Amino acid sequence: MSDKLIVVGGGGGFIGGHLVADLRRRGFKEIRSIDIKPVDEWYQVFDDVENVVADLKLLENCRTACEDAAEVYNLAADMGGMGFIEANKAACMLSVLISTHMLMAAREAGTVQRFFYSSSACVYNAEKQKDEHVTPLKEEDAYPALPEDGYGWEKLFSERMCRHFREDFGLEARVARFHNVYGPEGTWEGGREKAPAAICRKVIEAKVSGKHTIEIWGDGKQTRSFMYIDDCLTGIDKIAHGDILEPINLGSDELVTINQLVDIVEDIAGIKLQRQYNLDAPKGVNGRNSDNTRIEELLGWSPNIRLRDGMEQTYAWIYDQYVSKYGTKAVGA
Ligand code: GKE
Repeated sequence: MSDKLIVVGGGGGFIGGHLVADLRRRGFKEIRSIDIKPVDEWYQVFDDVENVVADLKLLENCRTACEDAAEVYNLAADMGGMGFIEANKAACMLSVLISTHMLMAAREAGTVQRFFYSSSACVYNAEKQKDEHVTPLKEEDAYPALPEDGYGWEKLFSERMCRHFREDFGLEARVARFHNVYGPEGTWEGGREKAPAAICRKVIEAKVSGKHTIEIWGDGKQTRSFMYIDDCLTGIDKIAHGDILEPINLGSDELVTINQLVDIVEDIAGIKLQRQYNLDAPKGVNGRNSDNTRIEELLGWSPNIRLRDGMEQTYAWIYDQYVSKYGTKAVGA
C-alpha cells in the first residue's frame, strides 16, 4: 500500500503541505506534490517527495501530475480568507480550470482508485447564514443554490462535476466541505490569511509594538466555527477512503463570535487590547456553523479539537514566524 503513488495538487499550500507531511508519516513512499508557487514559497517541503512546480489550470500539466497515480487529492485553488475572495472573484472562479482538468486527467490516467476534492462551506446558501445565531448548516442547505459569489459558485460547480465524473465515468470521487481550517504552517499575512491567523498576527503586532489596539473586521459579533488542521487531516483520510458519495461537512461545530476568537488569542498572549471595529472591511456571512449529524452518523467521528488548543499551537508558530521576520520591532515602525 505504501508504494502506491499519491498525488497532492496544491502541496505547497497550507492544507496540502500538511497532507503531504501526514502521508509521509503514515508510510507512503511515492508522493508527488504539485503547486504553482516556486518551491521556496511552499509551506512544507520534503526532499523525498517529488516536488513539481506547475500550473494545474493547464490540462497537460494535470496529465503529467496524474500519471500512474493511485490516489489524487486536489487541494489546488486560488483562494484565501474573506479579504481575498471578496476582491478576487474572477481569480477564484478560474480555479474551475484546475478542478476540471484534474478530474479529466485523473480519469484519463486509468489508474486512479480514489479522487479527493476539497470543497468549502462557502457553497452554502447565503440566505441561511444571515443571522449570527445561525442554525448549523446541513449538507442539503447548499440547495437551492445561492453560494458565496465567485469562490462559492466555483466550489459548488466543481462538487457537482465530481459527482458526474463518478456517475458517468466511474471515477471514485469523494468530496468534503471544509469549514475555515487553521493551524501552523499557513498564511498569516499578505492578504490571503483567514481570521484565526490574522487575529494572531494582529495581537502579536500589538504585543511587540506596545501599541495596544487591534482592528477587527466587522462588528465582531459575526460567528464562525474553525477547524484545526489535525482534525482536517483525519477527516480527509476517512472521507477519501470511505464510501460517503455525497459532499459532506468537514468542520468544527464549536461556534464562536469573532470577539470570542479575539478573547482567546488575547488570553494566550496574556494581553488585553482596545478593539477598533472596521465596519467597511470584508465581512462575509453573519453566521456559519457546521452541522455534524451526518459525519457522526456515517463515520462515528467529527472534528473535536478545541479551538483554544488549536489556537495555542497556531499562535506559537505565527509568533516565531513574526519575530524571525520582523524582530521585535513593529512592522512599519
Ligand atoms: N481574514 C480576516 N482578517 N478576517 C477577519 C479579520 C481579519 O483581520 N478581522 C475580523 N475578521 C472576520 C471577517 O470579517 C469574517 O467575518 C470572519 O472574521 C471570518 O473571516 P475569514 O476567516 O477570512 O473567512 P470566512 O470564514 O468568512 O470565509 C472563509 O470560509 C472558508 C470556509 O468556511 C473563506 O474565506 C474561505 O477561505 C473558506 O472556504
